[in-house]
Amino acid sequence: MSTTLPTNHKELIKWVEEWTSILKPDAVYWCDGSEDEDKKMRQAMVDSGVAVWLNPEKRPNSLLVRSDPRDVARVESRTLICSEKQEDAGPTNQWGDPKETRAKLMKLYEGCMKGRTLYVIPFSMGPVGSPIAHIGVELTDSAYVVANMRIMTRIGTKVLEVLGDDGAFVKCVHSVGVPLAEGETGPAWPCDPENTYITHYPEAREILSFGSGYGGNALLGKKCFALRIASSMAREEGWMAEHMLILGVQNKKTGKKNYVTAAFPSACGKTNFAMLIPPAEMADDYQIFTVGDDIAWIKPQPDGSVRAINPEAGWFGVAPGTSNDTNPMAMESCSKDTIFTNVALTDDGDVWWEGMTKEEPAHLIDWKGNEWTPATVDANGKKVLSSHPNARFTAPACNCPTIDPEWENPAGVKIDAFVFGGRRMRDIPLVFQAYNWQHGVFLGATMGSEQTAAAEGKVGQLRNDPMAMRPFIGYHVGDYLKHWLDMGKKMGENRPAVFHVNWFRKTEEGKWLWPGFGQNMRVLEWILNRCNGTGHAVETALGFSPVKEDMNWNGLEFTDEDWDALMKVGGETLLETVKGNQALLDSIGDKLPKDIQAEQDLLIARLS
Ligand code: SAT
Ligand code: MN
Repeated sequence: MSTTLPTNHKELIKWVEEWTSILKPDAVYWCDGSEDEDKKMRQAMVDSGVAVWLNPEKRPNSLLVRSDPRDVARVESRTLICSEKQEDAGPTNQWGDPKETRAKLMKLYEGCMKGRTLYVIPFSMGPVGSPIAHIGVELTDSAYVVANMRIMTRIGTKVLEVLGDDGAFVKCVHSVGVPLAEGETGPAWPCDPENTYITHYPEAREILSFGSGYGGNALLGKKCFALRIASSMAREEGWMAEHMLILGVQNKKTGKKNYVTAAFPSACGKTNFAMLIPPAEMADDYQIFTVGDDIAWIKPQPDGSVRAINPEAGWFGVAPGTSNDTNPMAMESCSKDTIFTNVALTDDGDVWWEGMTKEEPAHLIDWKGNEWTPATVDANGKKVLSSHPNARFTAPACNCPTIDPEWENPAGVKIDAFVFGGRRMRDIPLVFQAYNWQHGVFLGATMGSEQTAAAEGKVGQLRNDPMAMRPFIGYHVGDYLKHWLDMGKKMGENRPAVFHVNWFRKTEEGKWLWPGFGQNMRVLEWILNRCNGTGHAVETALGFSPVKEDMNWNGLEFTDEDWDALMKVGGETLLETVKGNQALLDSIGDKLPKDIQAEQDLLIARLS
């Protein structure tokens, strides 16, 4: 640990000093981002008992971490937007008075790092030095956070170099909230669930987080910065921070490459879509390249094009359900250099989770550290899961075989289409294109998913999730929709075309109508044909849709009857569903843009 500081940035140095005097750590360490430092962080986690090394022959340089069972997910009820004015947080956020919330947090922060090291993590969201990227600095007392931030973002000295002596940075403070008395080591996964807060100050571009070590609460570059604070910055500065994957589609015959971003609510297969493998019959024609699986920063360029970067550098993916069948590219991504959290440990020192293989291993150590067999049941006789349903892998994006060669291009990639999706068992066809930008914004605003058994709420009930951003819009949702409309004007003729997809439509009998997964390539092909001016469509009450002949059926048997059922528009239930949008639009209040209400009225008129 050096005593000379790695920066001359006066404001940054002063900020770190001020926080050091509040947090009172035993030591302050500025992260350089080196491999050697990473080794030390990982070893420190093992030494503290929170992590174990996995078998280096099976998973080189990989760790298994078990969290406190009370600290396994984002805590939306303790997530606050502390804008100066309450009305700026809007109806989708919980507002906190900035003065009061800060005062409450300052009390918690006072001396909370006693006995611990304060790590200073300079990080870049986006390729270091990219004109689309932005810099943050996170203060944390968690080696787990340092090791995860090193995978998920770009950290260290190279970031300080770009920041220079006076560059702007987002201020991020995080503590697990458990000080140590002299000689005490404390729990392996320290956390303070009763006092957990994740608070955002959009005007000050600041994040204060306390009490949780879980990804979305503690890796402050991710949802806190790259979506909540960034969405507010983007509104001010004329760009977009969206909860979207980015993928490239290369036509192998012509060499042409198009890029698409897509927003799906959770449990719709977003990571799988980002790493799609075309079916064998289309493999000679197309190759998919992955740029991002979660977040896109999208900026209109002076030349009129619209370009996007993935602000992250890794995947923070849900492990359960991921397998060589559902997503071989994600499996390959976490074959080495990965941090697994809350999955099970096999007898040969590897990891396992529900859905990884058809057959369950005969014996495991489960995510809570207990002996596990397929017969293990709880006190009520219910089968015990070996892994937490929100167990995660943190894997470097560069491990992904389909990573796009352009993924670190500081200029980003040129975007041709925005795709919205949802999980809708009825009414909503496989794919359609918005008539125009305004209609596309309406589609995003009213998108949503039917509840699966896994989520809270009634199964089948529609949960609206505008642009899949409901928990992540850092300001008023009405202003957010207005910003989308304004961006359409700003982007002009070159703005991406907007599409809506639904992989989840079922027959009356409950049978899936669409095979999904790799077969979604056929839908993507039609989308790109539309963008490239070669795709045919017919006008329906919902938008422009393909007829059966407009799709590529090479290698897939699909009956006319199933196609008609898959694409059907109309009927009583659709009108009812659409009318249900009104409650959502009403909940936005006075700030609902008139143009969005107009789209709702037009849709009702078309369907009536
Ligand atoms: O932890 S994240 O917010 O990145 C993922 C999630 O919980 O949705
Ligand atoms: Mn996400």
